[in-house]
Amino acid sequence: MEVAIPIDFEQMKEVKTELTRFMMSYKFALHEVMTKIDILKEEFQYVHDYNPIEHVKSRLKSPESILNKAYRKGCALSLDSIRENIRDIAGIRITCSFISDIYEISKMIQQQKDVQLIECKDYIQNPKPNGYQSLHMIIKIPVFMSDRSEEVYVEIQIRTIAMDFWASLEHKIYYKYDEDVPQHLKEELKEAALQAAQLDVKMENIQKEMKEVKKRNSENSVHQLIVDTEKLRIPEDFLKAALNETDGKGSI
Ligand code: 0O2
Repeated sequence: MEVAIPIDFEQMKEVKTELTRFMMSYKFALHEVMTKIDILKEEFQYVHDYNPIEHVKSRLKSPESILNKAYRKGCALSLDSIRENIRDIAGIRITCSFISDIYEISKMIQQQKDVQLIECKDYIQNPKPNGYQSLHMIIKIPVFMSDRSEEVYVEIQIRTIAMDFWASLEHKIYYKYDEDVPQHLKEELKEAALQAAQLDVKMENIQKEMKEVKKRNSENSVHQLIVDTEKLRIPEDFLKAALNETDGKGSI
């Protein structure tokens, strides 16, 4: 005897498959962007002998948070509408040492051919009234699957260590007080944000000076020989003569 499968069970199975595919497209998009960032990090270290990225974290919004955000934004409860209106289902946070690194990384990501920049919010040039600073980008990237390809939104937040420190504390306080933060704490947070921004500027200036010193040292080291522990300066003409010699011997 054949058992009749209730029609809604079949429908439920289909819905579940659709939802799984929906979430998977964001998971794949995160993999793609994380790979891009890993490549940039490794290549930058190799070419410039410097790593602008301190940490990278990725997260997939849970179905519950997606639903809450959809309610909050008043967006229609269909996958198409959620796909279009909730653009931070896939999120990546990059932490850098210096402000200039933030713009450098953002430029390197935007330059990639398959990356489409949809929106860029610069909360560093224009901090939020509470003091929040960060660079937010919404990008769209193609994800290729077995029977279809999809353009998927990914949110990338790029900030310094100081900005990240501030944002995580502010986030904890905000939740602890259930969004009703006492005025004195709001003021202290704002003050702390200003101090963090000043620290970022100071650290950047120190870094610039260090870069100059490093550059000068590498230029000077051409004119310097170390024999045993003694440093010997090589005159320009001596260097040229040695260069000619090497060139003569080395050329085929
Ligand atoms: P979660 O869990 O971190 O993802 P949107 O609501 O995204 O459509 P909005 O608010 O204009 O539009 O987006 P915005 O300004 O780009 O900010 C989105 C995310 O930035 C937030 O995500 C936070 O992660 C972070 N953020 C923005 N403002 C603040 C702030 O004042 N303090 C802290 N600590 N983080 C902030 P979600 O969705 O709120 O949460």
